[in-house]
Amino acid sequence: MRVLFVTHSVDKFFYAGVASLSAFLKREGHETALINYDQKYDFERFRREVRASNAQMVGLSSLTYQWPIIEKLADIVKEELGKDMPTIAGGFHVSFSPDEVISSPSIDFACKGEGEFALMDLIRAMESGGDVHNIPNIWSKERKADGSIRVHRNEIRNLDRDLDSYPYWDRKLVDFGALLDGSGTTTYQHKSHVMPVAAGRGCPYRCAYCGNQSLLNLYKGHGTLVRRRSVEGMIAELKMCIDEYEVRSFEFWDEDFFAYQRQWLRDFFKRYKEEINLPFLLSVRADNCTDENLDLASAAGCHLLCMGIECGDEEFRRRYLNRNMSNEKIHRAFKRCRELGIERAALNIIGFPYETPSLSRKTLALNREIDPDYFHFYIYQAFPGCDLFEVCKKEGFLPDIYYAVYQIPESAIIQPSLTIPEIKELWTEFEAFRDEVDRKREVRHAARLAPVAT
Ligand code: B12
Repeated sequence: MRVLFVTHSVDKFFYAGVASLSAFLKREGHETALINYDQKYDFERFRREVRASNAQMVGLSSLTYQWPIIEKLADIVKEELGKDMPTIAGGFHVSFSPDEVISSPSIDFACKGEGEFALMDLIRAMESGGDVHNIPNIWSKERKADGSIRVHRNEIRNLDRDLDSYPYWDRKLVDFGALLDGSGTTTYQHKSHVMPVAAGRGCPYRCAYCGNQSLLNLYKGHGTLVRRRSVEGMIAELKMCIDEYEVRSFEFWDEDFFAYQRQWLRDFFKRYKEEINLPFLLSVRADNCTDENLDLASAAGCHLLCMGIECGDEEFRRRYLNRNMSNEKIHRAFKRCRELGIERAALNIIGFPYETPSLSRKTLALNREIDPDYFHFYIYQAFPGCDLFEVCKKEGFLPDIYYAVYQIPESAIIQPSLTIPEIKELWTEFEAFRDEVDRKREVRHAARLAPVAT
């Protein structure tokens, strides 16, 4: 079967989930293609490319903020390829708002949770004329002879643990060479030739605003969410990447790399240094930055650690965000990284439910104290399936269209403690601090690169 995937992003982008699905399908002899609807597209160009695609099935991937545009693209697919062209949607938004997605007239199937085995089962059933309405993880619409529609809401299947048996992400789905050449895969110091990879899936923590909490809830009773590959398997993929592409650094898309088992980390970092020896970036929790973890990562060549601060107030983090992490631990992690020469990126959010301007300014104050090398901030987005989404719903904080866009202050939730004009003001203050951080970093980098006087 020829499957056309559709994704949306504001820049040229590579989606791990879709790349994994595509690799599975190709391994089974299917053909795949991708349209990433980015800023170079308009609906006319999308129409033309869909028409020319020869697709036999269209798979659309959607995060929450992307759903309005993905739904529109699904409409266009049906207009161009006909009502009988099967469409399936998957991704975070679909997993946690499946009723909303399946009720969209242009979507025939919705995938809840991980899609590899579900999509393969669906394609097998379609090709063999089997039952497409009884596949775990897949919700489907059955159109009855009287014109009525029955929605089949199937169960979630158990998580598969054997990530080593998965094919590598299908990097041929995009022009990866061009992506690596430009700045398409990262925003950090190593701007080009940065290869994204992942050593595992899932995070053990239940932060109340994060999509991972929704995943932990979804898979309760269906296996352990946190899974990682063998060191052997991971090193083999890194070597393949180096052989096939001009890679100058790796960016690990694992949620909290230091959450992996201690012995695994020791083995991995040792082999990484010996056999790969390229700079790399990790995302980690500050409170998992033990001396041992930082020493291992640093010795293996880690050039940057990304850490979520989210809110500067310890008590707010614990009480509302379910994030039991002291400011002292954050200070310690940032200081220790600086001593080891690892750059630090701090990730922050403005506009949590019950946040006030003074709490947001505490976020800014904590960031000033820890003096990050990169300062990122986003508008709070309410993700279905998380505790804070329910809080927003209960309190009436969600606007009718709640698909907040993380860079647009106006898209924040509506609440009395922090109004949109206040958020806009804070946004400007955060931007000013980001500019300051960027300037300081550039000076540091320039000093590092300057020739030493003899
Ligand atoms: C790595 C990562 C990133 C990477 C890149 C991700 C990428 N492009 O692949 C970076 C750092 C760049 C990134 C950026 C952002 N991310 Co991010 N990211 C993650 C993270 C940690 C892992 C994602 C991943 O690779 N998972 C493994 C793959 C295999 O799973 P998957 O992508 O979900 O795909 C599977 C299923 O969803 C399904 N599926 C997906 N698509 C389709 C399509 C079809 C047809 C089918 C059948 C199935 C299917 O099958 C896939 C294979 O099993 C998750 C957290 C998490 N727990 O997953 C957050 C997460 C996905 N990100 C999130 C968000 C919001 C963002 C940002 C908007 C930034 C922000 N402010 O938080 C940006 C948006 C980027 C963009 N272009 O739009 C949210 C999404 C929540 C939501 N409900 O929308 C998450 C859950 C984290 C969070 N903040 O809560 N992200």
